[in-house]
Amino acid sequence: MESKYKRRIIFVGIIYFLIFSYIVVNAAINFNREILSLSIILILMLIFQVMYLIRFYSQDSQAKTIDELGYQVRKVGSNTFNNFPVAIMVYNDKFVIEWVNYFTRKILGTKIVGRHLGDIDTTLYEKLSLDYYMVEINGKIFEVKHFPLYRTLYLIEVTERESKIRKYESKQLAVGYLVLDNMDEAIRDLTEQKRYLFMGRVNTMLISYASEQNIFLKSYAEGRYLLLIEHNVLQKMINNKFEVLYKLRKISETFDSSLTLSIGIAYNQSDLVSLNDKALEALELTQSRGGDQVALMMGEKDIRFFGGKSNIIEKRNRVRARVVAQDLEALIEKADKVIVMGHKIPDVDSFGACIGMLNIARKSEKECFIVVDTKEVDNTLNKVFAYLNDRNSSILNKIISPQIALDLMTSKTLLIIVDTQNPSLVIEPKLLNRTKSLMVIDHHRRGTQFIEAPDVIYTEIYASSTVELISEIIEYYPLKVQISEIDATVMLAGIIVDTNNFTYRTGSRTFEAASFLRKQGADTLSVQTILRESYEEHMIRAELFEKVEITNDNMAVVVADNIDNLTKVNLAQTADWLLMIENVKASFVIGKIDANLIGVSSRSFGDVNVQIIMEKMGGGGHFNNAACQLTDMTLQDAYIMLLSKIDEYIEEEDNNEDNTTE
Ligand SMILES: [Mn+2]
Repeated sequence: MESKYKRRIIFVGIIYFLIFSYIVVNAAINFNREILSLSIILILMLIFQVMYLIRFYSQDSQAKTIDELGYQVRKVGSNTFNNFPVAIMVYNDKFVIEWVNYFTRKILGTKIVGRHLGDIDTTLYEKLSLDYYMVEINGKIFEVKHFPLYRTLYLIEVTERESKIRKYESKQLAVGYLVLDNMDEAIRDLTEQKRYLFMGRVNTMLISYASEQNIFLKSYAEGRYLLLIEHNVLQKMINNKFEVLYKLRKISETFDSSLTLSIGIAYNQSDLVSLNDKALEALELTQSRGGDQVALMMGEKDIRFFGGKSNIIEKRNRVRARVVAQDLEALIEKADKVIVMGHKIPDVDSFGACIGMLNIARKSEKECFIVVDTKEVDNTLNKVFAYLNDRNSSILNKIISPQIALDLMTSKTLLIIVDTQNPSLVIEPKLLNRTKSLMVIDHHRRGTQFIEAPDVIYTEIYASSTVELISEIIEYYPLKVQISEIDATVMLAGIIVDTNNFTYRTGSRTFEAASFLRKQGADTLSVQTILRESYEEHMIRAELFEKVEITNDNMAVVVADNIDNLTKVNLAQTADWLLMIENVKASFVIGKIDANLIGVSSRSFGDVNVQIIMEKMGGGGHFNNAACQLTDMTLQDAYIMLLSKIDEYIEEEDNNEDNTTE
């Protein structure tokens, strides 16, 4: 018990004692019964009171302590409230400040009551729907806690903490690899003198770009550089869309060269080693997508691409084809048999590539099979089958279903994937995991999904078709491969279909491959016979053609409403034909290809990168030949989506021009 209470009890006790003594003295002088009884009552009262006080104070001492604290708080309350380091604001229903504490005046100025919240800081007002947010006022950073019910804002200053975090983040390191894409070919035709001048200019530009931007740049091989970039610098590079791409193209133009550069950058990875790995992976992506671009890997999944605007038809040499031919022979020698597989719903290029491979494997005296789900092939390929059947071709005996392929496959079987590198697009993805020996040959740009770690990968996006690539491999194959007239005809049909009669993506080597196939006996008239379309096909196309709409940006768009039983090929061929219309820059054909599946096929005449537009809609493809598929929407929805993505693309393109034109 506290001494204060003790004192009170003693005080009360003394008073009672005095009264008691007075009664006793009186009784002694003049004894009286009444006084005696009164005394007894008083004594009892005294005893009860003392007992009560003892109980009360001992039980209630805790409450008394708090009570006392309250007293102290009251005493220091106003002082605390004025000097409390949190700004408190109370606003009314018109968002005008009605009351602030002293600290608010101290940091935000005295004339603050009566002002609208938006006048103090726009963010402070705009984010009022939140209970917690950050604002920056007068160079100070505040954490805002908002109590809408009481229209009260608490602003806690966190400038020091935040600026430390921001500084830490801005200093985070990104690793990049910069390569000159096609250096050997780009400088091959320059005179010795010009070559040195050109490379000097390129190096000077890179070095001054790096020092201007504060990038650490170190050359580790000819035309290859390591970059170390702080995050704030990286942000600047993103904002000006990696103008270094444009700067290099400008220099190349003055030297009449096709040299471009690519950069793979990784940021925000768990450690330095994975930072480096991801940067290399990003660089590989730029290369398989055709170079002249930047791939940026932020974290695990987020990949962004910049650039990739040039559509140079051909920039490759035949060395790679020879190396691949040798590697292929080594793989075939080791294998017990060879299985070739193209993409789902194979087309003539995909199947023609399989035929080429079959001829190679036959020369090496290994059994070879082609995986085709004969129920799911495109219309033109069905005509190829009929053509082969009419001529009793042995190829047809080599076609096996995915199920049989799974049965035949051993760990020693060489699996060759042609005309795609997307694991989810192959006819039977399960086959990919069944073997230790894998090769990929493709002419499509690599998307974010690709077959990992094949023994040999040959992707050449400047090739017109996979058949073109395989024709070259056949020419360089260490053993002399002879192709029958029939096989050569089907292969040539593959090139003709993929280039739309040598119109698109056709380089000099496309003609060389065609010439090689012709020498093997390919018959152009038979190709035309295979490719001639039925009356119905022509009628469908005529019907689609009628629906064409040419937008203000010279895009030809067809929405195939009320036409059933369309195939992807119908859409693709219509898109091809639309490019024949004068001034049309790109064509898009939207149609229902299944109950709940809409296909969009797009083609470009050269300026417009339809791959970017289709990627925006979840698809992919080439610069001038791309497609996408959409589910759960109407044709009208797809049409509206397409128009908005085209607008978005044009806008980005304009911005890009603005940023890169000096
Ligand atoms: Mn193809």
